[in-house]
Amino acid sequence: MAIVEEVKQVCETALAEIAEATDTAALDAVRVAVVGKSGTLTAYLRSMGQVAPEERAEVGKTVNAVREEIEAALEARKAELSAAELAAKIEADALDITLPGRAQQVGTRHLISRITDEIAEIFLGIGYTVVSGTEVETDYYNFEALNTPADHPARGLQDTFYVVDRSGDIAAVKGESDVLLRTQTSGVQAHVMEEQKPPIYIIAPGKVYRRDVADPSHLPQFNQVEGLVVDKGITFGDLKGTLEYFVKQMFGEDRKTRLRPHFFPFTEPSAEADISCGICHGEGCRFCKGTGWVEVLGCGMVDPNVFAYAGIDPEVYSGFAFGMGVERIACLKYNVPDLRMLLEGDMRFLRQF
Ligand code: 2U9
Repeated sequence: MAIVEEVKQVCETALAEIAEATDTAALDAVRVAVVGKSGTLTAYLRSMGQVAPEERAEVGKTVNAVREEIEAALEARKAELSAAELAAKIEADALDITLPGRAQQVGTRHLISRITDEIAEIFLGIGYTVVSGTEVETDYYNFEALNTPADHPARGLQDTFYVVDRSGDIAAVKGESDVLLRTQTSGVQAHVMEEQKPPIYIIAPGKVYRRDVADPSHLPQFNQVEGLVVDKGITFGDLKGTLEYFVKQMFGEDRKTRLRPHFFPFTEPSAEADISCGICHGEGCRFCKGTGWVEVLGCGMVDPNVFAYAGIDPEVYSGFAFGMGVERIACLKYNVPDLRMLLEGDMRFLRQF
């Protein structure tokens, strides 16, 4: 076939392929194959030297005309395909601005945090300072310095989470005191008594850990607020007045308080405080197991042995201490029958507070 015919054939094939290209990528492939550096049409221009001199003018004219025709066709098809692609993209990305918005759920502080703050505010208002310590504590500060002897049942493996080292042995500080997750925040006050001279008026809020199975009145991890007062001339009357003030602030003026004798290794004498039941107001109901009273906290006068560990002279100073579970206070305040309800994360329950 004469070269001119060949070139026309290339032109026809190329125009057909351009018309058939369904996207800009396919179109570009046609452009490269025909008019690119190594394209079929470009090859004819490159090999002009081998064309017989009498044919050269006509071949040259034809190749250039074909080239212009193909480039124009490429350009036109590209405009069509680009417009279609843009339209498709706009359609795919379209936002329906008439759809109603998604309501954002605004978070609130958890009831346990709120009650912790409420307890702290009551004591801050009567001159106490809030102190905190670490959740990992030594056996010395958690038990020993609180007059809890080595054979006391509370130190048993069944009550306490011990921290173990890589070999699984109970970790120890300086080879002496075992390391554990505090079972009470009392260690915080033991540290303060070592570091600070009386008068001491402090509360220590924080998480504590016990090897308990969760049930309506026990949690393996819960929050406590403990208080400690050490000053000259502190009496059991001061303890009673302080706790009555606290109960009325927290639960309302109409609530009655009573103290029952109890035992704690770190206080002597010790007592448990009850408040009149918030549901039956003393009549007796299921919530208070028919007694008309619910237990709210523990307390007592600081044992002289505890002062001795901290280097405080019990002949000069006396003091009282108390401890309460924050979850328990929250449940008593809102008549919730099961501590576990606070931790289930059920918004229908939490939203009420
Ligand atoms: C020092 C001296 C004495 C803290 C006290 C209690 C009584 C008490 C319990 C209440 C419910 C723990 O959360 S609970 O299970 N606590 O009954 N705690 S007196 O006494 C101290 C603390 C520190 C230096």
